[in-house]
Amino acid sequence: MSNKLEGFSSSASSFNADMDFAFWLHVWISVALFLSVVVPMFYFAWKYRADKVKNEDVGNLTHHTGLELTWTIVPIIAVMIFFYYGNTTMQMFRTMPAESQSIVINVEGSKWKWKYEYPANASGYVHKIGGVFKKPVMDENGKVIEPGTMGISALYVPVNTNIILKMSAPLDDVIHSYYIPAFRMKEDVVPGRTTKQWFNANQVGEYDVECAEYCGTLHSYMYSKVVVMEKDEYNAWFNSTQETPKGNFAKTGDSLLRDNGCKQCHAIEKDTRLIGPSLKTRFSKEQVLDVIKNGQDQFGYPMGAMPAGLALGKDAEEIAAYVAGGMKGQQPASFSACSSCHGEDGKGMGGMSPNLVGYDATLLSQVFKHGKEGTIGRMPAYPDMTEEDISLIAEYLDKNK
Ligand code: HEC
Ligand code: HEC
Ligand SMILES: [Cu+2]
Repeated sequence: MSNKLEGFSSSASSFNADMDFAFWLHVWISVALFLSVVVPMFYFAWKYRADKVKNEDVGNLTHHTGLELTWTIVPIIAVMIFFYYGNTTMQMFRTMPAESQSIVINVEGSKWKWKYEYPANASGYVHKIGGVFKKPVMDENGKVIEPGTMGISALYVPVNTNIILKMSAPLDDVIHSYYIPAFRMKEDVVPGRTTKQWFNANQVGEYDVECAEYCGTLHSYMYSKVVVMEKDEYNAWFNSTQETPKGNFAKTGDSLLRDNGCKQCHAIEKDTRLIGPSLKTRFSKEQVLDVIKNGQDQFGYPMGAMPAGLALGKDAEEIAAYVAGGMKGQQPASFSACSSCHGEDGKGMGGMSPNLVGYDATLLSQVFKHGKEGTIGRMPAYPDMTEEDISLIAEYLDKNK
């Protein structure tokens, strides 16, 4: 990735010529207006500087019809030109082509990733792509050791085709803005609303997409790409079940955690805290103590709610240390207060209650379905997670303990 936005100085979409013309027209008229005020100002300041003018030399001009007409008519014309070109370019952006003659793609922007959902193809398959941008890893001198990747966060479109983007953000998210500098196109993406923007790309290539509305700590990594392809190439991919035109991205526990943005809140490899708890270990002692003290009722396990106050004082401390330590070593006798529901081994008795030792698929699907509000913060729900993805993640987290 270069520092320059890809395609910025190209004419990659049908908007570019008009948009650039309107832009430069505004710039040059503004420059002319600026000079018409500032140049005479300096000239007169110099010409009538104090040591050259005696008070009695100053004439008293009450009005000058020619000048007054000029400074009224010229700005009116300038403003009318601004309005004309501003309005026609805006109309161009805001007049959507007919949906029947376009490809309509749903775009979702959320903290901090872009996702794309295509219409069903000939065999009924729906392409869903997108995910988070992976940060480049840099050493302390700012040298890139491992380049970042776009993951699979790219919007694939055919050349010379009207594309309509229907964009939204989840209700509990914030405002983003979908910006393709190379296409001169930008539109807000607002929770609970559908905004539309269209474009017609006329040059095959790859172009940067950015979020142009400050949306939180990782806003600057809310990147994606538009990949403009030849029509045949696009259609061949679209009618296939290949994840992307560049092939399938083998899903792994690790890539799922990356593409779903888990890694933005959870440390996985090392036991450090980001926004959420590290998924290297199951619980901290404080978390277990909190649940023992206050009980918990969020997940809807067959056992129902966990009542508060099942252990007190020293017993609670002892249990919490044991559970947080991964239930290794000698089991304290007081754990009998827990084993009736969580099992002797703490593994939840086959899904009746949460596994306290590891992240199994049952636990993850409860967490994805309901999210979790705890002492640490709020874990968002992921209602669309598939069973296959859940078991890959569970396996990965279990192996990684
Ligand atoms: C009556 C059955 C029952 C007993 C006894 C019980 N638990 Fe629970 N526990 C549950 C259930 C059910 C949940 C899930 C609650 C929910 O839906 O949020 C739970 C949740 C938890 C959680 C939070 C799990 C998570 O993923 O957030 C911890 C920690 C926990 N129990 C520890 C204990 C400890 C320690 C004891 C012994 C002092 C204990 N439990 C005794 C039924 C029980
Ligand atoms: C916006 C930040 C955020 C994102 C994104 C996020 N989490 Fe969490 N997660 C949290 C927080 C905060 C908690 C702790 C809630 C608590 O117990 O206080 C948590 C808790 C959890 C837990 C423990 C639940 C329990 O039973 O104690 C698991 C497992 C988990 N997250 C997995 C994931 C996975 C997998 C993803 C990606 C699919 C993910 N999280 C995405 C913030 C996040
Ligand atoms: Cu954003």
